[in-house]
Amino acid sequence: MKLERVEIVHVAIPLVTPFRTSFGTMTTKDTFLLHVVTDEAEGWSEFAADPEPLYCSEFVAGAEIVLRDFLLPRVAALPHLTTAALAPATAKIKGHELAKAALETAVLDAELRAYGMPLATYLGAVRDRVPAGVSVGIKNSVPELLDDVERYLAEGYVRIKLKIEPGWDVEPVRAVRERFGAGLPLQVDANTAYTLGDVEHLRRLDEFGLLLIEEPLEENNLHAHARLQQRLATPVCLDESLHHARDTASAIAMDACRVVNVKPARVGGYLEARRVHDVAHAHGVPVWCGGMLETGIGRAPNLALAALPGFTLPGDTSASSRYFAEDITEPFVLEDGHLPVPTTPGIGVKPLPDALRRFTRERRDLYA
Ligand code: OSB
Ligand code: MG
Repeated sequence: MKLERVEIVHVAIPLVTPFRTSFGTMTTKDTFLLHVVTDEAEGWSEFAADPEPLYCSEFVAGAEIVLRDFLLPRVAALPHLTTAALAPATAKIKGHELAKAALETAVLDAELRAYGMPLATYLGAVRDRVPAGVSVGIKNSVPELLDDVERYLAEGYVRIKLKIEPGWDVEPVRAVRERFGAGLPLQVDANTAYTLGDVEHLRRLDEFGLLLIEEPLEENNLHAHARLQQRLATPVCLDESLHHARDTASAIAMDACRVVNVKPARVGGYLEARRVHDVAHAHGVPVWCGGMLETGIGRAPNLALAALPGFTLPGDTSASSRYFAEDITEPFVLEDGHLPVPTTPGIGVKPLPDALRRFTRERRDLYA
């Protein structure tokens, strides 16, 4: 393929309800889409991070500069544009996995459309629908939390993840367990809110039979997570700390995690995400697909990935209605607790022109 144009489309879409985590509260999905035009096909992707570097070091305005000044010049210089050539061509640019993932995914969408191949087929999917979990933010009170969980379970979600932080952990988990029973698949996500000094406190969660505790300690401290895992019965799952297949291999080898959250954006795209899956699956470590409150543009490719054989736990890939009154693509609808894996070429979805127009804040060419 030949790169002809790359356009950045800044969008802002209101969330149906504020989403509070240990690192902040989100009320709007405020990010950008990338639109890549080649001589053979066009592709779309979504940048996964937020305007502020609170979940990870990357952020919307910074990613635009990284794409424009460092990634796109190297990619435009390739004699033949292929998805596989992107990571080698941009390897000298340190980090910036989420920016790299946005570019790689849009090019992959275009390339697969040119071949007429769905992403799920390309990745090696073995399912045509995937079980949907839901990530429930920190609430102002336990009754409010129980109402929300009850509503999600009534909608059909098959697994509940509670966001936790110091002061909002044992009590909400106990309340949800008592109300919905031992059979509810339940897990928690601390987004780095604790330290090793909290180990005695975190051990109190062991009695609730959680599937896992996600990223309890500081980002990238595999040693501390391994120390914690030695003292916890609950499996530790890493999110923020895993950036590629290599550090996933290290984390598994040192028992810093017994479950892996795969977010394609966090590891530089779907090619590396598949390698993360392969490494974990080869070690018998279960993986599941994380989420970043994506619009349909980011959700569609995550559903393809979540259909791989090692994804043995339900992911955070929820229906469009969990996030938005109106999505930017045809909405993903929960059916019997599952979401369908897209079956048409590329990521399988495109922005709806009318919705895109209404949610767009700014459009610019990053390369032309
Ligand atoms: O840590 O998994 C996380 C959302 C934004 C940033 C980080 C995380 C999350 C979620 C929500 O937990 C997952 C989703 O429903 O998309
Ligand atoms: Mg997480």
